[in-house]
Amino acid sequence: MKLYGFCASNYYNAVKHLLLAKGLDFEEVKEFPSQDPGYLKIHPLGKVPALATEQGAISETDVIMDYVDGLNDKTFFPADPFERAKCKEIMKIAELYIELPARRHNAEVLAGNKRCEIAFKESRPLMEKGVAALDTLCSADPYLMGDKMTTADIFLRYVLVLAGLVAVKVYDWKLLDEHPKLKAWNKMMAQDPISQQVDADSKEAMKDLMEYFAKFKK
Ligand SMILES: N[C@@H](CCC(=O)N[C@@H](CS)C(=O)NCC(=O)O)C(=O)O
Repeated sequence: MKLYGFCASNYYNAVKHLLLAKGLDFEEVKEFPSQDPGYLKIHPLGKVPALATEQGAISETDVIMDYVDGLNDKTFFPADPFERAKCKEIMKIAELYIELPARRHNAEVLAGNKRCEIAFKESRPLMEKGVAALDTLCSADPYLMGDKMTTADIFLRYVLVLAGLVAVKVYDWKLLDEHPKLKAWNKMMAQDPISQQVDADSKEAMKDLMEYFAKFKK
């Protein structure tokens, strides 16, 4: 399998973490989002990540994670249908109400562009709601859904890498300060050896990311 994307992408890193946690063989192929016709055959929107398999390519991080999880018996989705739905609920809330509003500030935080005032007004209330919803839903004892690490832990951890940065840089706000349970969970996840490997690769790729974002400087 080939994982397309770049090591400083939080979506890419969520998939990479799962592949590593499951002990699967894969090749990392450095690719920035692009509308190149060749890449559009791999990811129909030209985004990252994409996973190329023997049967064809798959896009959308949660869908890729679902596919990857089914590839061997070391599963990170709960087996019980209700628990599985709850796991996906956490992932969806993390993406819709934390990741996506935070992402509206990428051009400001990563390219140094002028602040988007509409996003400034709209993003923080949504992010506050998203974090509060996850605090309600998750036991974080020690993992979000209890004893076992799930894809929800993996996905949320990388959502918080970007959202945490945006919260500090844009709002001078420590996203998890009012949620000590999630704050402790996040700290624990950062100590996981796979998180440390992914974070080290991400740190090394930061220069590449800055060069990529420099193209969007206005
Ligand atoms: N919904 C997509 C979002 C992926 C995404 O937005 N990736 C970013 C990089 S971290 C990207 O490709 N951005 C470029 C673009 O949106 O065109 C997923 O779940 O994989």
